[in-house]
Amino acid sequence: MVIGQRIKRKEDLKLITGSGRYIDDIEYPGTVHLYILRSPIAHAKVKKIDVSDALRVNGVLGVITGLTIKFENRPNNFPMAKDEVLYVGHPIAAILASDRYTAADAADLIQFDYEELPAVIDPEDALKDEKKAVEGRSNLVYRKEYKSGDAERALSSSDVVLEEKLEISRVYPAPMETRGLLSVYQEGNLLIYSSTQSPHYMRRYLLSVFGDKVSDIRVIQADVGGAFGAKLFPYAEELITVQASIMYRRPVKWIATRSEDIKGMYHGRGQIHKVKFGAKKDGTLTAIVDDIIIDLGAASHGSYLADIAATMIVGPYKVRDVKVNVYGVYTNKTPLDQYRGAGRPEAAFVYERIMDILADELKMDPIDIRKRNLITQLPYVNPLGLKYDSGNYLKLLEKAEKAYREFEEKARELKEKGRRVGVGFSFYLEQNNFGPWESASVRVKADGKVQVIIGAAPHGQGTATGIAQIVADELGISVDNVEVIWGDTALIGEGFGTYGSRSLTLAGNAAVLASRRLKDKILRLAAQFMKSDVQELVYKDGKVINPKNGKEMSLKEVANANMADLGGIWVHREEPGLEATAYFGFDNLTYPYGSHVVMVEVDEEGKVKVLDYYAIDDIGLVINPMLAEGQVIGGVIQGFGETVLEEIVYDRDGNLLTGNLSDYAIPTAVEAFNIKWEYMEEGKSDAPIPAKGIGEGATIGTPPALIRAIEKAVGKRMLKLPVKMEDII
Ligand code: MCN
Repeated sequence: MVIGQRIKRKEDLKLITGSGRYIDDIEYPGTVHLYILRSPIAHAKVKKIDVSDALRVNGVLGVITGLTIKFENRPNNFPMAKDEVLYVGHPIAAILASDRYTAADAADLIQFDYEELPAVIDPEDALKDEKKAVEGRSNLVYRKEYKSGDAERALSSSDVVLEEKLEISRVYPAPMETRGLLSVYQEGNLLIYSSTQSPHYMRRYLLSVFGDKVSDIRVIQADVGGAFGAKLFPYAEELITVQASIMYRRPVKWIATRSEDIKGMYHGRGQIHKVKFGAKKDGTLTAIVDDIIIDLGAASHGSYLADIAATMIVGPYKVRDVKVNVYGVYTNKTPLDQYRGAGRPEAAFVYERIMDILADELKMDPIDIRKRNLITQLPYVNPLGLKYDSGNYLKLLEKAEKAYREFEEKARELKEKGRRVGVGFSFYLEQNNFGPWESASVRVKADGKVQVIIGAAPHGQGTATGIAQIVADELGISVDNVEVIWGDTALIGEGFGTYGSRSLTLAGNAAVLASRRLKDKILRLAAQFMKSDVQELVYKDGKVINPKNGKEMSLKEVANANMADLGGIWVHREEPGLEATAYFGFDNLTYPYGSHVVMVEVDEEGKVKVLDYYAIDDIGLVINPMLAEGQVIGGVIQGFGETVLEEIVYDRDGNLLTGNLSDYAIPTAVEAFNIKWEYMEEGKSDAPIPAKGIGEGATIGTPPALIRAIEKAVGKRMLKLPVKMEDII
């Protein structure tokens, strides 16, 4: 059995030996480069875009302006400003030239005349609707109410009622590789190389836009240098690049510079929660009333993130009287979309702040108040209809409590020595395996090795290794003889991709089902070659065995017998292909859970140093603890960034003040710290591989634990992410 073992990532050799091929490494003869001129102003009427000087530059092939495409949940002027610019960074013109520097220089010659309009920046101002972010439209573009029980009445009979405004700032997903696309127009077909999380999804949406202009579109995912949720949904630049390659019948490459990426990549988070909550004297949470304002920027697409936060607002706690109002507003900012965790970190920030604030008000121990409210019977349908599936929340909480008590003891000793230290704790609920399904094909090659093709599209997680472990065990072969490939729409018919911590579970289970079908097929074929009855044969450890006469055939022998006799006639009855495809999905999302404990020290400058960190998760069956741990470590460090460093800041006029990586701080090796991770395997699903996802959990559990630790070190209530140095001193 290799499931459960810490096997090294099969994907890494190529990457660490410099053989990775990211978009910018892919060269196509005759490629021209696209540069996008972007709006320097947050909101304006377009008066004139004069490209005549740019067109005269040697090496410039053409300039595209005013391209608009009707696209769900995007306002007019998508993907390019035609009559109105809506945010700093909004594409205005695309310049096509022999190289990117010529294209960028020519962009400087484009005359862009505009009439400035008032910019809507603050989401609470946007809600007042006095100034419009998109001319002629209400700023309130999304509104939803979630309700269960009678929250107002429950509040009025509570012993304590509190009200806070909690803010989660906008962040930039900051992958190491910026976005990019190479679109090759070939004889009526398109070949796309993309830094995407979902080649199949990209193919589907490109077909919906350009399907009448080309006969087919093949999308290949190049190696991807990180995505974090932000390379899933369509982007303006992708449509512009493809349009350019069709118009000019050339391979067109577009690669974002870092400062373009910060303006152009969908920002994450951006929620305000005005939350009112009540409790009894013994700490029982009685009601939550939450008004969520989500700062959608210049497109309403991201509103689903507030729905996720709303329906998860009770987290792992038993409260039943709940009311959540969601207000999605347009602002003159970069459009908003998912960032690792996508709505669940926002919810956890709220329910865990509620727990800590109540503990302080009621002078209770933070663990005791959580225990009092924790759901103990699973499955459990939460008041807003989500079905939490399996696990033992209390058992996990008690394991984390041990770490908490130890950290508290250490902190007490350090505080006695005059150091400003604090300990924080969080318990969180994750929701993952967003579907609907995923695909996998398993085939035996002539060398007897097995190839697995998945519709998921990993990009750094190591999922291919996890799936190889699953298939190796199912087929009883060495993991070295299983190769997992993905990321090409020509390899497998349909798929969804990698997002929502789903790939291992959904593609892994699809691969198990496909492997089982393949084994049946292998037995049927071997029966012919071994001149046996199929019922007499057994499949074991990569071999077909006839226990009656001791004869056996290896996978390699079956594969070769199957392909022998080139030029002969077909004498076999069984269809030859040693390949099977299967699809797998759940009829409910899965709900892993976990807990984080952290001890920090703050210095007189307001810097936060993590002294100790403990995390525990229950994701059902852990396929490869090293890969899962890697996800936790990366997620904790990202959560640290979100809690103390990262914030997208606009000024009152909508100028982006954090437009490069000197002004927008992300954690580096200098800020990183050791993390101890443990796991529990009680929350299994009923799938053949009873695993749940781990790709996002740590980004949910980290901010509430960390902000609490800082709050305890500083002795001041903290209500906003990130906590800035000036909030600490
Ligand atoms: N795993 C395991 N046992 C389980 C579940 C998972 O051993 N029970 C392992 C898998 O084999 C895989 C990893 O953990 O190596 C994550 O698997 P999974 O939880 O299925 O998540 P996905 O592969 O679907 O990854 C998506 C998730 C998301 S949604 C974001 S955002 C994110 C993340 O992964 N973006 C990342 N992690 C990232 N890591 C990197 N390096 N880069 C990103 O852009």
